[in-house]
Amino acid sequence: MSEQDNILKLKAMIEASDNIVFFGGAGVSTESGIPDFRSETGIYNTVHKYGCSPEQILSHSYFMRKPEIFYDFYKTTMIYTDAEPNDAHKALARLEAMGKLKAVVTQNIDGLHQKAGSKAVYELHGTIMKNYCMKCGAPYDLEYVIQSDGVPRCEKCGGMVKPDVVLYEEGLDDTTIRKSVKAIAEADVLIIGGTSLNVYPAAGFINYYQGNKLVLINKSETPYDVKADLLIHDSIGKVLKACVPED
Ligand code: CNA
Repeated sequence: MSEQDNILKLKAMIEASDNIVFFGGAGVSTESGIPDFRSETGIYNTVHKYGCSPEQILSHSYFMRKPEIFYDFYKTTMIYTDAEPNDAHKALARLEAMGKLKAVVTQNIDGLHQKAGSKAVYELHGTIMKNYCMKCGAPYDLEYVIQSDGVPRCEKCGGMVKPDVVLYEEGLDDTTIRKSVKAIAEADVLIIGGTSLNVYPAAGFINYYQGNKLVLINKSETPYDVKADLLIHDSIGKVLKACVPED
């Protein structure tokens, strides 16, 4: 199918539905200037100075063992305070405001969907916006983490402050899982985009979809390409902007 046919088909699916769910990942935010993990320009290919993989550094055991290196990596490669929502985030927020999109289920931790105006956002891997003291539970915002020299410490009890992001080796939040699975299972149209579908258990949640309008928009191939009813290998910002008119 031509690029134009794909856009027309997706447009028709969106027009006909008021129960769309979006499932996305790091590729949704690359057009905002935040690198993903697995693209050629992604963090896995560009960060070598730490002598171990980003997956190792972003694990719970590494965080506990070497918090100084964890925070050096985390602050320089995972936090982008100047990033703004791009055409993909904005189109999804418009779809929700139109009453068509029921939820955004995201693996991203950057908070850009909310910044674009989306309300029903299920953050499977948590968010950089929230942080808490591991000892007394006191909450801290992103600014506190950025401003701290090295490892942020609780000003009340001196405990180590941890980002509310799900590190490798950690489990996902039960409530977020339940809401995400319910939204996907009940969806009429499931749009998946900007994710390599390599990170589990998150990627497996799309198997709860029961409909026959599974749309996959991703620049590179994924293990789920064969399951897509509509497969678009292109920029997610460009495709969603073309399918969701601004007014
Ligand atoms: P990934 O494994 O890096 O895959 C990203 C996918 O997106 C790749 O297949 C790319 O081809 C594709 N892609 C990149 N840019 C675009 C684009 N503009 N349009 C369409 N497709 C594009 O990332 P996943 O999300 O699949 O992996 C899950 C990890 C990445 C989660 O744990 C995230 O927390 C983590 N992550 C999040 C962010 C963020 O919050 N912005 C950034 C980097 C990593």
